Amino acid sequence: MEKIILITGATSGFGKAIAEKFAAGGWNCIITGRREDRLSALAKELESAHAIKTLPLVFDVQKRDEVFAAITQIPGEWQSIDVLVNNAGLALGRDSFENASLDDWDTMVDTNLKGIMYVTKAVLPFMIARKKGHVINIGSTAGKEVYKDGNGYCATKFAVGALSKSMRIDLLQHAIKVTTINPGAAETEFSIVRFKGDEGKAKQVYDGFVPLYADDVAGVTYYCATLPPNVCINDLTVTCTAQADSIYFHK
Ligand code: NDP
Ligand code: 8X3
Repeated sequence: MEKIILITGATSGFGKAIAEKFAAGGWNCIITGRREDRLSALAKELESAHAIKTLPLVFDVQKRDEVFAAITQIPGEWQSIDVLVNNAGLALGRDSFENASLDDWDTMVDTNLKGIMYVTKAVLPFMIARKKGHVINIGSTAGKEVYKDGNGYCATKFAVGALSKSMRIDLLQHAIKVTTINPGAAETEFSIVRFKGDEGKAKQVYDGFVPLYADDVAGVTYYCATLPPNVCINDLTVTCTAQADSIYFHK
């Protein structure tokens, strides 16, 4: 039987690589994000390369009405969602607490935390009806140890860990798996977004070591999602070989 995955933030980085990995495995993909042009291009690429079906949905995970409007209108044949990957997220700024921007904090909380709550709440009725499903939340090593000037971002990723644990307990009764994947430093568009388009500053983050790449995280996600029905990875941290935790790197 064909399987269905819904991935938030599929226009770039991990989300795009996850879509490519699952499409290569024959999964039909619901791909979401705000940038419609990128979603359309990805849909075409996946369908022609892998002969699978795609359903692109444009919405902002921060906007509760947009999330529910998009997900509740998913056509019947797409509602049997086997795996939801809550990947959409971002860091904005890297400033000491007293200098950090309130607007940046709002955007990170609304995207990284409330976005997961809204999307999961909207998708869950489909999974509960089938008495199966798998929610995979993308956390971070920044949700394991805080680092200097990481304040707002680290707090949202700690919250993802707490929310995932809570979901796991509550959703046991519905036989729904919940996994948190916590990647370390990975070279995607993440740092370009964090430093608001400053590509030089973004590049410096990965100077002196070989980071993770989006494909690495996609492979780990695929592994977690394709284990037997009785096996669930609850919490997984993956870093590049040069990284020990969110603070210690060998450069
Ligand atoms: P990218 O910037 O490459 O991708 C981020 C994705 O999130 C984009 O597809 C973007 O789509 C989407 N997104 C952001 N805000 C919103 C929003 N409001 N509504 C809908 N979609 C949104 O970064 P990564 O791939 O690296 O990041 C993916 C996740 O992984 C994030 O949660 C991040 O915190 C986490 N992470 C990243 C690490 C890294 O070092 N790269 C390490 C650990 C965790 P669009 O702009 O089109 O809406
Ligand atoms: C992203 C990785 O180290 O910038 O979550 O926090 S880091």
